[in-house]
Amino acid sequence: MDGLDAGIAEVRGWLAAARGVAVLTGAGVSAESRIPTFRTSPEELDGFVDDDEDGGAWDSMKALWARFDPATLATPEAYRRDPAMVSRWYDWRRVMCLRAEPNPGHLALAALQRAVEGRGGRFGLITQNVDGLHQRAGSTGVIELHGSIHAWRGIESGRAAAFGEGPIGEYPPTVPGSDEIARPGVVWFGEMLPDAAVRSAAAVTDEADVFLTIGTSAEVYPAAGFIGRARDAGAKTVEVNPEATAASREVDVVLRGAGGEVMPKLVSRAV
Ligand code: BJW
Repeated sequence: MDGLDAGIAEVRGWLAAARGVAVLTGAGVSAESRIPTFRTSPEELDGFVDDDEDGGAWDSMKALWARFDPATLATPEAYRRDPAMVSRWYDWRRVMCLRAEPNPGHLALAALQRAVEGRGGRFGLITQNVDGLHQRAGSTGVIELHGSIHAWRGIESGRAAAFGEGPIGEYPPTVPGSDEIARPGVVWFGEMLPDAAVRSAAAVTDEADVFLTIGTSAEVYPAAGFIGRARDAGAKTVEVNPEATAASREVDVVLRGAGGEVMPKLVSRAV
């Protein structure tokens, strides 16, 4: 048995005995669904984004991801400065998320929820992702700390703006039936996280006997703070990630591998 298998066996034992399980996910969970993370390098982008789609018309969006630190696009200031460019970038990502499929990591988390809740335990899935793939994999009650790329709203009124499955095509888009500019319903740097989501995340963290952090660099707060909060409350903490992160040294067990490979092993015939 190698180190990874031994770690998986140990964590399976914890999950089987746990009454409360909480999970924090980040962009890495969706990497195997071909959605780039915030750290995917320009050279790697070709493996993620299909060049042929949209007849290459959206190549400029890919170039944008390659040239800029995406964090500089994920701010209210960037939207105010250039709403046409930033909304186009978000719409490109929105359509990419709609076309993506949940991967074995997402599916394993939905199975883990069914197993834990099926035996009367408590399960909470806290995600920083805005792509909606956990819900499409069958997870319920997902706590979206950073909002959703599918829920656009008016920048003044907050009125919901629903768009179809193809590109919106008008940038910046307006709330249908009005001339108010719409923005994606995500949380940008410097913005407050939704109150209810933060409260729910704190509650499931405090009730957890086992806390898994999967596919996040653990560098963005307050989300990353839930890992330390879980440990301080006495939970066993586990990281699933192919790379070392800011959390690696503070968790009890590190499972060094991709979410889509490790999670199915952790959950199969689990728990
Ligand atoms: C795999 C894999 C595979 C690859 N399998 N893994 C405390 C200290 C310092 C600063 C702050 C603090 N508290 C707040 C701040 C400020 C700021 C912050 O955190 N800054 C840091 C950069 C230092 N936080 C905020 O501004 C937050 N708001 C806030 O705190 O409000 C109160 C306040 C207001 C005003 C002033 C001060 C306080 C808001 C944060 C919003 C983050 N928004 C974004 C964009 C969302 C919209 C969009 O999608 O465009 O959220 S930024 C981006 O980062 C996105 C992500 O959800 C988030 C986290 O990234 P994540 O998920 O970890 O992804 P990556 O790419 O970083 O990592 C991927 C990982 O996957 C890697 O580790 C890979 O190895 C791994 N991986 N393949 C498993 N197959």
